[in-house]
Amino acid sequence: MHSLLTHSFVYSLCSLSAFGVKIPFSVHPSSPIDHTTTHVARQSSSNGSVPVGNTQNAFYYTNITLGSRAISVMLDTGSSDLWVTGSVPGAQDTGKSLTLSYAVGNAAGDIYTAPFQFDGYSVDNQAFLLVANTSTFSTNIHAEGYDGLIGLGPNSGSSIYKKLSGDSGNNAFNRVFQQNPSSSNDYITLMLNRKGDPGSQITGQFTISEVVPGFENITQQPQLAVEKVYEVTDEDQHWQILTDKNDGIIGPDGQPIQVSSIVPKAPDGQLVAVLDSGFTLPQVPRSMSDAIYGRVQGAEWSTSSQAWLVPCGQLINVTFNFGGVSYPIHPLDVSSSDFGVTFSNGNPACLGTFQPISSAFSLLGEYDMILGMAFLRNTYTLINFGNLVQGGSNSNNPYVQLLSLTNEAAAVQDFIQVRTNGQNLINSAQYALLPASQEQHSPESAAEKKAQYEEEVLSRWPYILAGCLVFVILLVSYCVWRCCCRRKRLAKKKAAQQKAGILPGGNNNGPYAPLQDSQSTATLVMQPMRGSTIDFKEEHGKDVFARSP
Ligand SMILES: *[C@@H]1O[C@H](CO)[C@@H](O)[C@H](O)[C@H]1NC(C)=O
Ligand SMILES: *[C@@H]1O[C@H](CO)[C@@H](O)[C@H](O)[C@H]1NC(C)=O
Ligand SMILES: *[C@@H]1O[C@H](CO)[C@@H](O)[C@H](O)[C@H]1NC(C)=O
Ligand SMILES: *[C@@H]1O[C@H](CO)[C@@H](O)[C@H](O)[C@H]1NC(C)=O
Ligand SMILES: CC(=O)N[C@H]1CO[C@H](CO)[C@@H](O)[C@@H]1O
Repeated sequence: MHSLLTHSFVYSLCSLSAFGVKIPFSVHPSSPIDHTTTHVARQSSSNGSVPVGNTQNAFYYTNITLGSRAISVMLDTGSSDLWVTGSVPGAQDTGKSLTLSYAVGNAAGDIYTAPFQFDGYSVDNQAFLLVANTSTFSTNIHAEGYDGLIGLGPNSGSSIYKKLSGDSGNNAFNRVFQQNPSSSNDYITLMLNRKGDPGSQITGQFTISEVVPGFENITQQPQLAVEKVYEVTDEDQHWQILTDKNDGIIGPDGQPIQVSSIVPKAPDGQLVAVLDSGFTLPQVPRSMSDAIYGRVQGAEWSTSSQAWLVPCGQLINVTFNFGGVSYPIHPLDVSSSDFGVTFSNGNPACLGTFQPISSAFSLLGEYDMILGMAFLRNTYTLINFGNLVQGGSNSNNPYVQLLSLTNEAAAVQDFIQVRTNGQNLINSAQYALLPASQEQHSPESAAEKKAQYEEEVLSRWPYILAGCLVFVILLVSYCVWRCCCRRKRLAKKKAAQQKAGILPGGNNNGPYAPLQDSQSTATLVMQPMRGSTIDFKEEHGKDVFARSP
């Protein structure tokens, strides 16, 4: 499978395992910038954009210079570390080693530092992981056009940053932005081209703190706030935004696809979408993938690809809405001919690129979907890092701006030219959608059901914990109150009895009975609380760990 998955959920689980022993709130020590080792210089006021290479619409990469060696690295907005293979001249070993997990395999080795240059910016002593052994990679990354990966995510998600002390492990873009004279310009932009599209004028480009000429009005697009994840998992912060309320995704029949969010704090009717250039295939909720492809005549679920297969001539319309703006997806991106897949009868098929999310499932309920390359080819994307630049001076919230690159009418013409030899068959009976009642559904595995269940509980642990505490406090208060009332009442009664000359009876009404009652209630209360929090975490923590690679 062409999906390079930055196993963010592995990190979530790591932080999760710490719940039992640590106070579950992370603290950001504000470490001062070490000016002796950090040197960032802008070499010209405007250095244009850098070209982005593309292998089979599945990998996008660019050249960086590390220790005087030019290295092609994959551009990954979904992770935050820099790693390369091969040798880096003049690199200094920090003596610290690290393993990063990806779907293609583990990137393991020592953390080194070397001078880094990119787009006219240079940084001394940039920390990176030198991967010594690529034998665990399932693919030959060099043949796919790259020899490493540069994470464009927030510094808080960097494993190298966490491994080295202070600022010395900051990721390359954090280093660049930390000393940017104009912190309001702490942004990157990304434009991905589409191979096999005769109508496209787009070339792959990447910029820092400036916009590709001709696309200036991206800065006029709505500023989509980056959704912050729970403090406790902020190392899992991604560039994630909310879809529009109730009509975030318009399906092939022109109707909104209604799916409820698994993110506890997502507003009603909205979904949390991560923009991740490291994923070839966008990962969406299973019911959404089914709504996109399940009504196509002849659609077939592929167990080996874990994706839908559809006839290549089938034009499928999908549109995303963000900030009140529509972003249509090019039909050449909704189903892809790049994978050489076939139906079970051997006939050629196209792959449904909006794949049901399963391995990339957000266990802590941090996001609903991951919009990878097949989505990102349709938008020119600007990411403003804002206050997620550590050690920077920008106090603004981070945001994303998207400029649509896909014209629906032109896209339909491209599709007809490429997929049906110029013959317009869009309205022919063979390509009509099946009625909603005949929609096919892809199978959900037992493991997936279990993960869904775990997510339901794990993502809501702060509420469950708070609920238990409130319950205990209320119950204890109630018992104390009852006890006081009873004592008062008894005291009154006793006083009245004494006044009337009657001696205390010494049976059921003894003063110790109520106290024993309240004691036994308190013991009962403590047990469910212990059971529901600590035991639960241990049990499920173990279970989920067993699944991580
Ligand atoms: C990277 O540099 C090599 C060597 O100069 C060049 O052939 C290649 O096209 C460059 N790649 C990109 C994406 O610019
Ligand atoms: C690389 O890793 C694999 C698997 O862990 C191991 O079998 C192999 O010996 C290693 N190769 C080198 C050169 O270290
Ligand atoms: C962007 O600017 C062009 C002209 O340069 C204009 O035609 C287009 O409508 C603008 N798009 C948006 C979304 O503002
Ligand atoms: C998809 O959208 C295009 C452009 O709006 C339209 O011409 C076409 O009829 C739509 N196709 C389907 C199958 O709905
Ligand atoms: C397009 C452009 O201006 N490129 C320059 C970026 O910065 C480097 C380093 O200063 C120059 O070598 C490039 O010519």
